[in-house]
Amino acid sequence: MTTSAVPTAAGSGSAATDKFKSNRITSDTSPERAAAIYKDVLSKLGEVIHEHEVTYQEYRVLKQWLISVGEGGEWPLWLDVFLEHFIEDSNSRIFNGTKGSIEGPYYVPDAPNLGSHATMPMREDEKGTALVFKGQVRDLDGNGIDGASVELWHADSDGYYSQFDDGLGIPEWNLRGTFTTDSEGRYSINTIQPAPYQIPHDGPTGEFIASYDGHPWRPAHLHLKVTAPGKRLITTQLYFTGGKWVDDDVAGAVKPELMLDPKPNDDGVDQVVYDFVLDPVSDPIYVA
Ligand code: MBD
Ligand code: FE
Repeated sequence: MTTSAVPTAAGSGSAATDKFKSNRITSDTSPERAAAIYKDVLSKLGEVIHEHEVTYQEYRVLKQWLISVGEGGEWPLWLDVFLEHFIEDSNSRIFNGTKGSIEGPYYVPDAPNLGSHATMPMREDEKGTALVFKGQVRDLDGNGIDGASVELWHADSDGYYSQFDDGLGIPEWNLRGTFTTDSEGRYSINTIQPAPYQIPHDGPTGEFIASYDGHPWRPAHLHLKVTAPGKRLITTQLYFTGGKWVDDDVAGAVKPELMLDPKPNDDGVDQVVYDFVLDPVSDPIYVA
């Protein structure tokens, strides 16, 4: 049991690594394509080494650092913070629906199904400003989609995620839910405003950030996966206008289309409407 109230990189990182390893991932990449990618990666890395005349001592430091990232279980963290946004960006250019963003390391499938108008699982004394998050899921023609699935997960008001809290005792499905749109495609979720997220920086990911004099912060964000039968799944994040770190996300995952600006509703509760538009999977440009 840790005495610190802050999840360590090794604690939350190992949980993310263990969850990731529980699935066997495969891809139908052809050997030719794989060879072309590997060759390019190596030759571009070689160029960087030559350009900067990387020394043997620097090479050994790199080796040591790579080993410690693995030992600390920090690969999901490091990769999703520093690389995933390139993958997401290069995969989403051709679509017309709502913009995607990175998934990050803390998604868990099969969160409790709560219907179309519901409250996120949360503790009785859950801290944080109440937030009503509602909207409609539509197709490209503007029709509401009945029975679309809206998965929402986010940090609590201290910036911690359930199931990755390194023993803080947050309930298993806290602030994680699956919602299903009503006959008009609408959903309405009562939750709380998440806090900005400080990625755990007491391990090799933190060393990496310190080495270029960076900061470990992500702006406050909601994570979402939205889909419906015959529609392309969108994985995305939503941010809060004017929020801290919105212009300087360590993970480079903010897009102008993904901003929320909640205002008090008639009950005085902060409320924001966000509509999702889903591309069809049969869209000819899908097979790019
Ligand atoms: C997060 O919550 C997150 O969204 C990302 C991308 C990386 C680390 C923690
Ligand atoms: Fe996150």
